Amino acid sequence: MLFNRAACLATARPAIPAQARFLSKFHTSSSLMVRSLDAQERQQHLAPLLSAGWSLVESRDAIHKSFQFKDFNEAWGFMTRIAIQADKMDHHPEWFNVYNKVDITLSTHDAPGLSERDIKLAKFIDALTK
Ligand code: H2B
Repeated sequence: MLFNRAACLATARPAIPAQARFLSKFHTSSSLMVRSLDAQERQQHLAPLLSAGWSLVESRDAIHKSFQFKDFNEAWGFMTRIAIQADKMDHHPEWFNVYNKVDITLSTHDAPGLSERDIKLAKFIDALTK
């Protein structure tokens, strides 16, 4: 039997929904998922976080905040709540813990730089300490 490779590849290709085909003309797959904050969004969403104790990291587009708790148990509880939310969001913090201290850096590798996901996660983290 003759094996027509081109025809086989064409039929084996998964169907792409019309909307995705349309969007793919304008976006790469990663930018479709997440993009960096623009100047207006920085002003609107980043400024309040900077007033709430977050600071811009010098060497890269990221924000950082240090937290201190009564003991390791409280620090770990805080980290556990963040971990569950981070995994739901598919957006993970960079962090460092020693006993009752937790240092958190937020940035979006896929953007790259700060995105609305960092804003959302930072707000979630701050709400835990209120
Ligand atoms: N976390 C952060 N902080 N930035 C990302 O770009 C990111 C992430 N991307 N968690 C996700 C996972 C990506 O690597 C997976 C494949 O969805």
